[in-house]
Amino acid sequence: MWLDSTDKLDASQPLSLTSLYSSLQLSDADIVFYPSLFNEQYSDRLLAKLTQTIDWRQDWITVYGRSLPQPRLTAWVGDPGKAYTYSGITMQPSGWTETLIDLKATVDAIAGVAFNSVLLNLYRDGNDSMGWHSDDEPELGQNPVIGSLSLGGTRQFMLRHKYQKALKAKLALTSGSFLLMQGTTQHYWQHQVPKTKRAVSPRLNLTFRVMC
Ligand SMILES: O=C(O)CCC(=O)C(=O)O
Ligand SMILES: [Mn+2]
Repeated sequence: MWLDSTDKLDASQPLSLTSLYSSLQLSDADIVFYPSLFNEQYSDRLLAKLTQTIDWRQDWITVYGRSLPQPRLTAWVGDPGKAYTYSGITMQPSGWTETLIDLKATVDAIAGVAFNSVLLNLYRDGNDSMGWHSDDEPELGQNPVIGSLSLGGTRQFMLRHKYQKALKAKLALTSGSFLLMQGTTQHYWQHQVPKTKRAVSPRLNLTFRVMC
């Protein structure tokens, strides 16, 4: 069992799925998982809407001197001027759509921050993936706050401690779930979404970020 059993229900809130969450008990990390921020029906609607309305791009990366298509489609949306550079790619922000503005308001309230950008990743099938990394670019600030919303097919999210090799964790990011990583998490931990041979539906992941 990777998650601890501290599922909480906030009695001060009207009963709603958004008040269910678990804190992952991991050294040097502050990670909170909301398994059902959105229900299945709403998640499906969001997935369809975003898949159709976002201007998806296929970036290319250089691996051992070879140029290869990045194994997923991406889009970078944010406030004007919030360009994002990672793995040698610089993305200029597209403007916020109505749907993304609504989503931002919801995740801002949960995280208690004002996100000003979001990286969208479209995993078309089990061959699409994201390798080990930390979201620790300097422009994400000293202790990055990353709010990660998943829609569509369930994929495994793996975590490993950068210095204590025995420390690792794994959780299934189901449709409608929200994962909040904050505090020192990005200093000490890396994460990945590995490829899978299982048949999986397309998955859309949105990582909301605060760019300084
Ligand atoms: O798809 C995911 O769940 C993770 C995405 C991610 O790590 C990122 O965008 O930095
Ligand atoms: Mn990441």
